Amino acid sequence: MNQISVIANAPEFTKGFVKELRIRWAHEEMGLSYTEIKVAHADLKSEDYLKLQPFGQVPYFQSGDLTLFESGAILHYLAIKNNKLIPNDESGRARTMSWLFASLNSIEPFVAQYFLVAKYFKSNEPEVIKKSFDLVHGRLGQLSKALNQNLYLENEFSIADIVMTTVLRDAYSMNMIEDYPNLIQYKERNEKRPAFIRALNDHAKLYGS
Ligand SMILES: N[C@@H](CCC(=O)N[C@@H](CS)C(=O)NCC(=O)O)C(=O)O
Repeated sequence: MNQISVIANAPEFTKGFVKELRIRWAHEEMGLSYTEIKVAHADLKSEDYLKLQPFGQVPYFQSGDLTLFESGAILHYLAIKNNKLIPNDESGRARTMSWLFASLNSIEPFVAQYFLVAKYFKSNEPEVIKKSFDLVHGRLGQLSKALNQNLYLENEFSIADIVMTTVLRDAYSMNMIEDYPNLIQYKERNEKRPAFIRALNDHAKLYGS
């Protein structure tokens, strides 16, 4: 049975957005079952936990003897192993990886940086906040153009859409994608998938909601 680590007592502001949601979503899309490994927030940096996830974060994933960390790597493993949520042809697979990396490397860090500067550390330097905001908008504008009116990043729904949708949910929660109707439609279309709804419900159940 596959196992996914989850935070038993996540801080309020992260509920609904914890990255374990990506792995739950992939399991639901693929028709795979899993169990949760509940970890107290205070134990994330314990020696035992760091052996499984070197940065003391969720998720890590276990299947038999295999332990993996990094949500992108876990999604890639699941896609290849099950031959799902990734195109069959070599070029389509490679392009999907471009989008997976883009979501994790070219968009998410800028959204996360804005969150840290403006919301978490509450910088009192408006210039820094504005520069960080502009960086996110640059990337979102480029993403909006690249996505255009396509339904998905590749020809079919894939692991790259799982990550990109969760990144856009973060950006949306900070009112950052209002200028890009196609990004809002893309995010909402993916959030309506029954597998996402089940994953989010199970995530919420963890916190009694
Ligand atoms: N790059 C990692 C990021 C994981 C991550 O940011 N996890 C957060 C929850 S969303 C976490 O565990 N934070 C606790 C901490 O960093 O102390 C991934 O994609 O798996």
